[in-house]
Amino acid sequence: MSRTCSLLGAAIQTGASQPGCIMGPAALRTAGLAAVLSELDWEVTDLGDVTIAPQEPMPHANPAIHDLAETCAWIKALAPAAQKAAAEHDLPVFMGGDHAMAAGTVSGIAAHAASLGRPLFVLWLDAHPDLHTLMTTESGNLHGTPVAYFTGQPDFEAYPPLAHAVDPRHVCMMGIRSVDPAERARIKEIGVEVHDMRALDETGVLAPLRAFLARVRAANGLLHVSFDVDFLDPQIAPAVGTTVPGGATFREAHLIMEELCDSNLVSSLDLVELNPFLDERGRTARLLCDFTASLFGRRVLDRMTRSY
Ligand code: EXY
Ligand code: MN
Ligand code: MN
Ligand code: MN
Repeated sequence: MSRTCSLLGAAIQTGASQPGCIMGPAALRTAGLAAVLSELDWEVTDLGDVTIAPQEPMPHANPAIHDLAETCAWIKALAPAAQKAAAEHDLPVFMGGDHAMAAGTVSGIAAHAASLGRPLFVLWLDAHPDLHTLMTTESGNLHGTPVAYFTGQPDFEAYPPLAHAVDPRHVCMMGIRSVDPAERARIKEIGVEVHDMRALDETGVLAPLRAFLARVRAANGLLHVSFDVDFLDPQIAPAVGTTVPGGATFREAHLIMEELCDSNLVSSLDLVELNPFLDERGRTARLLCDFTASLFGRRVLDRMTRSY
């Protein structure tokens, strides 16, 4: 019997500094994401896009913050939609949209995990830890805040109340190479597992990934993967507003996707920060489809799968 997957779009772009992510879900659909997954024998349902109504401005003590009301509305709309998608499909894919989307999707998935009595683990593939609170963000770009929010850090009174926080020790970050001072302090304080690019250069991606997957398996956890386009090196993935040099290569990212597939542990996926306005003839959108296909089972040759 085929496994089921759903596609849910969230054309949020107010968390970023520049427009363009609004076109992300459309670009992923245009690149043929649904067909790619169907060909891999998944039963694919496109649930369409979550939308929000126009918002009145919401002031905040931190004057740098912009579009707070929109972000709150997205979180409020996305959390129950993500929870429902996870309850009804084996592997929902959330198509962003900027990374503020994950404040909604991960909090919704956390509620789903709690309803099953299972812990939620998060693999965060990103150049950035996105660990700002509403009081520490200096750019005011709220795509820099989702991990702080869904791990239950303080100063999020303005965001929708968080019913189920993710244990920060259940979050594993890979690809990190741009960290602000407040985020650096928080990483130390809360015990999130971080593999920056220096560490990945030293160890490769497989050893830390396998160790994390073994933890997920031992805890009978759900695993949410949040894939920010800027995890990748900008030379292979130019369609993102927050490029940082020295990102993951095609081979590193591809190996991560294949290993995630073999683990059979992934239960939900974010594809975020794709800004098609910055793309070159759709190459980044196509690349994301290819990586997603590898996570969903496309392989070069059959081989024994690994058990952890
Ligand atoms: N730390 C920077 C800021 O807070 O503005 C950059 C945040 C970028 C967040 C993105 C997409 O991962
Ligand atoms: Mn991010
Ligand atoms: Mn990023
Ligand atoms: Mn635990």
